[in-house]
Amino acid sequence: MDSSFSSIVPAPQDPILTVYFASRDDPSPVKLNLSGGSYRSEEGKPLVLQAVRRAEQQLANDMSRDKDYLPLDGLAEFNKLSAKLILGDESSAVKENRVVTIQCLSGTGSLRVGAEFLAKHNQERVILVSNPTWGNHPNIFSLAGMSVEYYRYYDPKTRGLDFKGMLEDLGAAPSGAIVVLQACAHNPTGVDPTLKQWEQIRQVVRSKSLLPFFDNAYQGFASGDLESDAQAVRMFVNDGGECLIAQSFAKNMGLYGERIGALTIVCTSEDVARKVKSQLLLVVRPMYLSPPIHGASIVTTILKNSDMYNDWTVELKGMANRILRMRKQLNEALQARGTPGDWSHIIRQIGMFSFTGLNEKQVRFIAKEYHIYMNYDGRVSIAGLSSKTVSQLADAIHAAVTRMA
Ligand code: PLA
Repeated sequence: MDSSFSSIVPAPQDPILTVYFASRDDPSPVKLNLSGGSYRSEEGKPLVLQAVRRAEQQLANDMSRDKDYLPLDGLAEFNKLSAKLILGDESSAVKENRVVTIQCLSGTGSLRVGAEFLAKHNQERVILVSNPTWGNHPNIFSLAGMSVEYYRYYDPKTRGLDFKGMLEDLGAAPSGAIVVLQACAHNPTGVDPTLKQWEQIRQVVRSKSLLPFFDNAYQGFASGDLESDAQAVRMFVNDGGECLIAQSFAKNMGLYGERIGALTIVCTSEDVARKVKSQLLLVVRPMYLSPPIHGASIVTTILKNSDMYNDWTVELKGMANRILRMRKQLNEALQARGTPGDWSHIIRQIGMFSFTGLNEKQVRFIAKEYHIYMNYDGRVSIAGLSSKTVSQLADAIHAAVTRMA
Protein backbone atom coordinates (compact mmCIF):
# COMPACT_ATOMS: atom_id res chain seq x y z
CA MET A 1 0.00 0.00 0.00
CA ASP A 2 1.14 3.57 -0.66
CA SER A 3 2.42 5.40 2.35
CA SER A 4 1.82 9.06 3.03
CA PHE A 5 5.33 9.00 4.42
CA SER A 6 7.13 7.33 1.49
CA SER A 7 9.13 10.44 0.67
CA ILE A 8 10.52 10.75 4.19
CA VAL A 9 14.27 10.32 4.48
CA PRO A 10 15.79 8.84 7.63
CA ALA A 11 16.78 11.45 10.22
CA PRO A 12 20.47 12.07 10.79
CA GLN A 13 21.63 9.96 13.70
CA ASP A 14 21.92 11.64 17.07
CA PRO A 15 25.41 10.85 18.43
CA ILE A 16 24.20 10.03 21.98
CA LEU A 17 21.43 7.78 20.64
CA THR A 18 23.78 6.05 18.19
CA VAL A 19 26.03 5.07 21.06
CA TYR A 20 23.00 4.01 23.10
CA PHE A 21 21.80 1.63 20.35
CA ALA A 22 25.28 0.23 19.74
CA SER A 23 25.58 -0.56 23.44
CA ARG A 24 22.08 -2.02 23.65
CA ASP A 25 22.77 -4.39 20.76
CA ASP A 26 26.19 -5.54 22.03
CA PRO A 27 25.73 -9.08 23.42
CA SER A 28 28.97 -8.97 25.47
CA PRO A 29 28.39 -9.74 29.18
CA VAL A 30 31.05 -7.19 30.15
CA LYS A 31 29.64 -4.30 28.15
CA LEU A 32 29.51 -0.97 29.91
CA ASN A 33 27.58 2.07 28.76
CA LEU A 34 29.20 5.28 29.97
CA SER A 35 27.68 7.55 27.35
CA GLY A 36 24.52 8.94 28.94
CA GLY A 37 24.55 10.91 32.15
CA SER A 38 22.61 8.83 34.61
CA TYR A 39 23.99 7.92 37.98
CA ARG A 40 24.72 4.29 38.79
CA SER A 41 25.37 2.70 42.18
CA GLU A 42 28.53 0.74 43.04
CA GLU A 43 26.56 -2.28 41.79
CA GLY A 44 26.14 -0.59 38.43
CA LYS A 45 22.38 -0.17 38.93
CA PRO A 46 20.13 2.90 38.65
CA LEU A 47 19.63 4.36 42.12
CA VAL A 48 16.30 5.35 43.66
CA LEU A 49 17.02 7.64 46.61
CA GLN A 50 15.63 6.64 50.02
CA ALA A 51 14.08 10.09 50.38
CA VAL A 52 12.21 9.48 47.12
CA ARG A 53 11.00 6.05 48.31
CA ARG A 54 9.76 7.60 51.56
CA ALA A 55 7.99 10.42 49.75
CA GLU A 56 6.31 7.97 47.37
CA GLN A 57 5.13 5.79 50.28
CA GLN A 58 3.66 8.83 51.97
CA LEU A 59 1.92 9.92 48.77
CA ALA A 60 0.55 6.44 48.12
CA ASN A 61 -0.94 6.28 51.64
CA ASP A 62 -2.60 9.66 51.37
CA MET A 63 -6.16 8.88 50.26
CA SER A 64 -7.04 12.56 49.97
CA ARG A 65 -4.87 12.88 46.88
CA ASP A 66 -6.45 12.80 43.46
CA LYS A 67 -5.27 12.77 39.85
CA ASP A 68 -7.00 15.88 38.63
CA TYR A 69 -5.24 18.18 36.16
CA LEU A 70 -2.66 20.51 37.60
CA PRO A 71 -2.99 24.15 36.56
CA LEU A 72 -1.01 25.16 33.44
CA ASP A 73 1.88 26.35 35.56
CA GLY A 74 1.95 23.19 37.67
CA LEU A 75 1.89 22.59 41.42
CA ALA A 76 2.08 25.97 43.18
CA GLU A 77 3.98 24.67 46.20
CA PHE A 78 6.50 22.91 43.95
CA ASN A 79 7.14 26.16 42.10
CA LYS A 80 7.72 28.12 45.29
CA LEU A 81 10.06 25.52 46.78
CA SER A 82 12.00 25.05 43.54
CA ALA A 83 12.63 28.78 43.25
CA LYS A 84 13.81 28.82 46.87
CA LEU A 85 16.18 25.93 46.23
CA ILE A 86 18.06 27.76 43.52
CA LEU A 87 17.64 31.36 44.66
CA GLY A 88 18.06 30.79 48.41
CA ASP A 89 15.84 31.34 51.46
CA GLU A 90 16.65 35.03 51.65
CA SER A 91 16.29 35.98 48.01
CA SER A 92 15.10 39.57 47.74
CA ALA A 93 13.81 38.89 44.21
CA VAL A 94 11.41 36.31 45.70
CA LYS A 95 10.40 38.64 48.55
CA GLU A 96 9.69 41.41 46.04
CA ASN A 97 7.41 39.07 44.04
CA ARG A 98 9.36 39.55 40.84
CA VAL A 99 10.11 35.86 40.29
CA VAL A 100 7.94 33.67 38.06
CA THR A 101 8.35 29.91 38.33
CA ILE A 102 6.42 27.34 36.36
CA GLN A 103 6.68 23.57 36.59
CA CYS A 104 8.00 22.05 33.36
CA LEU A 105 9.05 18.69 31.94
CA SER A 106 12.48 18.41 33.52
CA GLY A 107 15.41 20.52 32.35
CA THR A 108 14.75 19.99 28.65
CA GLY A 109 11.12 21.05 28.89
CA SER A 110 12.09 24.10 30.94
CA LEU A 111 14.65 25.12 28.32
CA ARG A 112 12.15 24.59 25.55
CA VAL A 113 9.38 26.62 27.18
CA GLY A 114 11.93 29.35 27.90
CA ALA A 115 13.13 29.22 24.30
CA GLU A 116 9.59 29.56 22.89
CA PHE A 117 8.91 32.46 25.23
CA LEU A 118 12.13 34.23 24.23
CA ALA A 119 11.61 33.59 20.52
CA LYS A 120 8.31 35.41 20.81
CA HIS A 121 9.21 38.19 23.22
CA ASN A 122 12.93 38.95 23.04
CA GLN A 123 13.87 41.52 20.38
CA GLU A 124 17.29 40.03 19.66
CA ARG A 125 17.26 36.60 17.95
CA VAL A 126 20.85 35.69 18.73
CA ILE A 127 21.47 33.19 21.51
CA LEU A 128 24.99 32.22 22.51
CA VAL A 129 25.94 28.81 23.84
CA SER A 130 29.35 27.58 24.96
CA ASN A 131 31.65 25.76 22.56
CA PRO A 132 31.16 22.89 23.20
CA THR A 133 27.85 22.52 24.99
CA TRP A 134 25.20 19.88 25.69
CA GLY A 135 24.22 18.64 22.20
CA ASN A 136 20.55 19.40 22.70
CA HIS A 137 21.00 23.14 23.39
CA PRO A 138 21.43 24.16 19.73
CA ASN A 139 18.43 22.01 18.72
CA ILE A 140 16.16 23.42 21.39
CA PHE A 141 16.92 27.03 20.56
CA SER A 142 17.09 26.80 16.79
CA LEU A 143 13.80 24.87 16.64
CA ALA A 144 12.25 27.71 18.60
CA GLY A 145 13.41 30.03 15.81
CA MET A 146 16.47 31.60 17.39
CA SER A 147 19.86 32.06 15.84
CA VAL A 148 22.42 29.97 17.76
CA GLU A 149 26.01 31.21 18.00
CA TYR A 150 28.92 29.96 20.06
CA TYR A 151 31.21 31.61 22.56
CA ARG A 152 34.66 30.19 23.24
CA TYR A 153 34.70 28.13 26.42
CA TYR A 154 36.98 25.11 26.42
CA ASP A 155 40.65 25.15 25.62
CA PRO A 156 41.78 21.67 24.55
CA LYS A 157 45.44 22.63 25.12
CA THR A 158 45.00 23.33 28.83
CA ARG A 159 41.90 21.14 29.19
CA GLY A 160 40.54 24.14 31.07
CA LEU A 161 38.53 27.29 30.54
CA ASP A 162 39.36 29.66 27.69
CA PHE A 163 38.41 32.53 29.94
CA LYS A 164 39.87 35.28 27.80
CA GLY A 165 38.12 33.93 24.68
CA MET A 166 34.86 33.62 26.57
CA LEU A 167 34.93 37.23 27.78
CA GLU A 168 35.90 38.47 24.31
CA ASP A 169 33.05 36.62 22.63
CA LEU A 170 30.48 37.70 25.18
CA GLY A 171 31.77 41.25 24.90
CA ALA A 172 31.30 41.14 21.11
CA ALA A 173 27.73 39.78 21.24
CA PRO A 174 24.89 42.04 20.10
CA SER A 175 23.25 43.93 22.93
CA GLY A 176 20.10 42.13 24.07
CA ALA A 177 21.33 38.70 22.95
CA ILE A 178 20.70 35.74 25.21
CA VAL A 179 23.60 33.84 26.70
CA VAL A 180 23.18 30.27 27.92
CA LEU A 181 25.33 29.62 30.97
CA GLN A 182 25.57 26.25 32.67
CA ALA A 183 25.16 26.95 36.36
CA CYS A 184 27.63 24.27 37.50
CA ALA A 185 29.17 20.96 36.40
CA HIS A 186 29.46 22.01 32.75
CA ASN A 187 28.40 19.34 30.26
CA PRO A 188 30.39 17.98 28.44
CA THR A 189 33.68 19.50 29.61
CA GLY A 190 33.46 19.29 33.42
CA VAL A 191 35.10 22.72 33.47
CA ASP A 192 33.45 25.48 35.53
CA PRO A 193 34.56 29.10 35.99
CA THR A 194 35.78 30.03 39.49
CA LEU A 195 33.60 32.40 41.52
CA LYS A 196 36.03 35.20 40.70
CA GLN A 197 35.67 34.44 37.00
CA TRP A 198 31.88 34.27 37.34
CA GLU A 199 31.96 37.79 38.76
CA GLN A 200 33.84 39.01 35.67
CA ILE A 201 31.41 37.14 33.41
CA ARG A 202 28.56 38.82 35.24
CA GLN A 203 30.09 42.25 34.65
CA VAL A 204 30.44 41.66 30.90
CA VAL A 205 26.94 40.17 30.63
CA ARG A 206 25.39 43.12 32.46
CA SER A 207 27.44 45.82 30.79
CA LYS A 208 26.52 44.45 27.34
CA SER A 209 22.85 44.04 28.37
CA LEU A 210 22.91 40.33 27.54
CA LEU A 211 20.13 38.21 29.02
CA PRO A 212 21.50 35.20 30.93
CA PHE A 213 19.67 31.88 30.63
CA PHE A 214 21.04 29.46 33.22
CA ASP A 215 20.86 25.75 32.63
CA ASN A 216 20.80 24.37 36.17
CA ALA A 217 20.71 20.64 35.50
CA TYR A 218 23.28 19.55 38.09
CA GLN A 219 22.74 21.52 41.31
CA GLY A 220 24.40 19.44 44.06
CA PHE A 221 26.35 17.27 41.63
CA ALA A 222 29.34 19.59 41.32
CA SER A 223 30.33 20.06 44.95
CA GLY A 224 27.84 17.77 46.69
CA ASP A 225 26.35 20.90 48.26
CA LEU A 226 23.18 22.54 46.95
CA GLU A 227 24.11 25.99 48.23
CA SER A 228 27.64 26.08 46.80
CA ASP A 229 26.40 24.94 43.41
CA ALA A 230 23.88 27.80 43.34
CA GLN A 231 26.47 30.56 43.88
CA ALA A 232 26.92 31.56 40.24
CA VAL A 233 23.18 31.94 39.64
CA ARG A 234 22.69 33.87 42.87
CA MET A 235 25.48 36.26 41.95
CA PHE A 236 23.47 37.30 38.89
CA VAL A 237 20.12 37.40 40.69
CA ASN A 238 21.50 39.44 43.57
CA ASP A 239 22.57 42.28 41.28
CA GLY A 240 18.90 43.03 40.67
CA GLY A 241 19.04 42.18 36.96
CA GLU A 242 16.99 39.70 34.99
CA CYS A 243 17.69 36.09 34.08
CA LEU A 244 16.05 32.80 33.20
CA ILE A 245 16.78 29.52 34.97
CA ALA A 246 15.96 26.02 33.71
CA GLN A 247 16.02 23.66 36.66
CA SER A 248 16.03 19.87 36.65
CA PHE A 249 15.45 17.29 39.39
CA ALA A 250 16.56 14.46 37.12
CA LYS A 251 20.10 14.17 38.48
CA ASN A 252 20.02 15.61 42.00
CA MET A 253 16.93 13.66 43.07
CA GLY A 254 17.48 10.82 40.60
CA LEU A 255 14.05 11.52 39.07
CA TYR A 256 15.18 11.12 35.44
CA GLY A 257 12.06 9.41 34.13
CA GLU A 258 9.63 11.51 36.13
CA ARG A 259 10.44 14.50 33.91
CA ILE A 260 10.29 17.08 36.66
CA GLY A 261 11.85 20.52 36.53
CA ALA A 262 11.01 24.20 36.55
CA LEU A 263 11.52 27.36 34.56
CA THR A 264 12.14 30.46 36.63
CA ILE A 265 12.25 33.95 35.20
CA VAL A 266 13.58 36.65 37.48
CA CYS A 267 12.18 40.02 36.44
CA THR A 268 12.89 43.59 37.51
CA SER A 269 9.45 44.25 38.99
CA GLU A 270 6.28 42.54 40.13
CA ASP A 271 4.42 44.16 37.28
CA VAL A 272 6.78 42.75 34.64
CA ALA A 273 6.66 39.34 36.35
CA ARG A 274 2.87 39.27 36.13
CA LYS A 275 2.92 39.95 32.39
CA VAL A 276 5.73 37.45 31.79
CA LYS A 277 3.77 34.75 33.60
CA SER A 278 0.64 35.38 31.55
CA GLN A 279 2.68 34.91 28.35
CA LEU A 280 4.41 31.78 29.65
CA LEU A 281 1.02 30.16 30.16
CA LEU A 282 0.24 30.88 26.51
CA VAL A 283 3.35 28.90 25.56
CA VAL A 284 2.39 25.96 27.75
CA ARG A 285 -1.26 25.47 26.87
CA PRO A 286 -0.91 24.55 23.19
CA MET A 287 2.22 22.50 23.91
CA TYR A 288 1.08 20.06 26.62
CA LEU A 289 -1.85 21.70 28.41
CA SER A 290 -0.49 21.13 31.90
CA PRO A 291 2.45 19.27 33.45
CA PRO A 292 2.42 15.83 35.12
CA ILE A 293 1.64 15.49 38.81
CA HIS A 294 3.71 12.64 40.23
CA GLY A 295 7.27 13.98 40.05
CA ALA A 296 6.16 17.38 41.30
CA SER A 297 4.48 15.73 44.29
CA ILE A 298 7.63 13.77 45.14
CA VAL A 299 9.86 16.84 44.97
CA THR A 300 7.41 18.95 46.97
CA THR A 301 7.10 16.27 49.67
CA ILE A 302 10.87 16.13 50.08
CA LEU A 303 11.50 19.87 49.92
CA LYS A 304 8.92 20.72 52.57
CA ASN A 305 9.72 17.97 55.06
CA SER A 306 12.93 18.80 56.93
CA ASP A 307 13.60 15.14 57.76
CA MET A 308 13.34 13.97 54.15
CA TYR A 309 15.21 17.05 52.98
CA ASN A 310 18.13 16.19 55.27
CA ASP A 311 18.12 12.57 54.10
CA TRP A 312 18.16 13.82 50.53
CA THR A 313 21.15 16.13 51.04
CA VAL A 314 23.09 13.27 52.67
CA GLU A 315 22.32 10.95 49.75
CA LEU A 316 23.17 13.67 47.25
CA LYS A 317 26.52 14.24 48.92
CA GLY A 318 27.01 10.47 48.83
CA MET A 319 26.51 10.42 45.06
CA ALA A 320 28.84 13.38 44.51
CA ASN A 321 31.50 11.79 46.73
CA ARG A 322 31.25 8.48 44.92
CA ILE A 323 31.86 10.28 41.62
CA LEU A 324 34.94 11.94 43.14
CA ARG A 325 36.23 8.54 44.30
CA MET A 326 35.74 7.15 40.79
CA ARG A 327 37.71 10.07 39.33
CA LYS A 328 40.54 9.40 41.77
CA GLN A 329 40.54 5.65 41.13
CA LEU A 330 40.53 6.09 37.35
CA ASN A 331 43.39 8.57 37.50
CA GLU A 332 45.40 6.22 39.76
CA ALA A 333 44.66 3.24 37.55
CA LEU A 334 46.01 5.12 34.49
CA GLN A 335 49.11 6.19 36.40
CA ALA A 336 49.65 2.60 37.56
CA ARG A 337 49.56 1.47 33.91
CA GLY A 338 51.96 4.20 32.87
CA THR A 339 49.47 5.42 30.28
CA PRO A 340 51.16 8.14 28.22
CA GLY A 341 49.92 11.68 28.81
CA ASP A 342 48.73 13.78 31.69
CA TRP A 343 45.41 12.50 33.10
CA SER A 344 45.10 14.91 36.00
CA HIS A 345 42.14 16.58 34.27
CA ILE A 346 40.08 13.55 35.29
CA ILE A 347 40.37 14.71 38.91
CA ARG A 348 40.18 18.43 38.11
CA GLN A 349 36.94 18.21 36.12
CA ILE A 350 33.62 18.66 37.89
CA GLY A 351 30.28 16.84 37.79
CA MET A 352 29.14 13.58 36.24
CA PHE A 353 31.37 13.62 33.18
CA SER A 354 34.99 13.60 32.23
CA PHE A 355 36.01 15.08 28.92
CA THR A 356 38.83 12.60 28.49
CA GLY A 357 40.53 14.03 25.41
CA LEU A 358 40.18 10.68 23.60
CA ASN A 359 39.40 11.13 19.92
CA GLU A 360 36.63 9.46 17.93
CA LYS A 361 38.94 6.77 16.57
CA GLN A 362 40.00 5.83 20.08
CA VAL A 363 36.41 5.87 21.32
CA ARG A 364 35.35 3.52 18.51
CA PHE A 365 38.32 1.24 19.23
CA ILE A 366 37.32 1.05 22.91
CA ALA A 367 33.73 0.17 22.00
CA LYS A 368 34.83 -2.54 19.57
CA GLU A 369 37.61 -4.12 21.62
CA TYR A 370 36.50 -3.44 25.20
CA HIS A 371 32.70 -3.11 24.90
CA ILE A 372 32.78 0.22 26.73
CA TYR A 373 30.60 2.92 25.20
CA MET A 374 31.25 6.63 25.53
CA ASN A 375 30.45 9.65 23.40
CA TYR A 376 32.46 10.28 20.23
CA ASP A 377 33.71 13.58 21.63
CA GLY A 378 35.48 11.59 24.35
CA ARG A 379 32.98 12.39 27.08
CA VAL A 380 32.63 9.60 29.60
CA SER A 381 30.12 9.35 32.45
CA ILE A 382 32.18 8.95 35.61
CA ALA A 383 28.87 8.54 37.47
CA GLY A 384 28.36 5.26 35.59
CA LEU A 385 31.64 3.74 36.81
CA SER A 386 32.14 1.52 39.85
CA SER A 387 35.22 0.25 41.67
CA LYS A 388 34.79 -2.97 39.70
CA THR A 389 34.71 -1.35 36.27
CA VAL A 390 37.43 1.29 36.76
CA SER A 391 40.18 -1.15 35.80
CA GLN A 392 38.24 -2.26 32.70
CA LEU A 393 38.05 1.37 31.56
CA ALA A 394 41.68 2.07 32.47
CA ASP A 395 42.80 -0.98 30.43
CA ALA A 396 40.73 0.26 27.51
CA ILE A 397 42.04 3.83 27.64
CA HIS A 398 45.60 2.56 27.99
CA ALA A 399 45.24 0.33 24.93
CA ALA A 400 43.55 3.08 22.91
CA VAL A 401 46.21 5.65 23.73
CA THR A 402 49.18 3.35 23.14
CA ARG A 403 47.82 1.64 20.02
CA MET A 404 45.73 4.34 18.34
CA ALA A 405 47.88 7.42 18.99
N1 PLA B 1 20.95 20.39 30.54
C1 PLA B 1 22.11 19.72 30.51
C2 PLA B 1 23.38 20.49 30.55
C3 PLA B 1 22.11 18.32 30.44
O1 PLA B 1 23.27 17.67 30.41
C4 PLA B 1 20.89 17.62 30.38
C5 PLA B 1 20.86 16.12 30.28
C6 PLA B 1 19.71 18.38 30.45
C7 PLA B 1 19.79 19.76 30.52
C8 PLA B 1 18.35 17.78 30.39
O2 PLA B 1 18.06 16.84 31.36
P1 PLA B 1 16.56 16.55 31.80
O3 PLA B 1 15.66 17.00 30.72
O4 PLA B 1 16.52 15.10 32.03
O5 PLA B 1 16.37 17.35 33.06
N2 PLA B 1 21.93 15.50 29.60
C9 PLA B 1 22.11 14.03 29.60
C10 PLA B 1 20.99 13.33 28.88
C11 PLA B 1 22.18 13.52 31.01
C12 PLA B 1 21.00 13.27 27.38
O6 PLA B 1 21.57 14.12 26.70
O7 PLA B 1 20.38 12.34 26.84
C13 PLA B 1 23.44 13.73 28.89
O8 PLA B 1 23.82 12.56 28.83
O9 PLA B 1 24.10 14.68 28.43
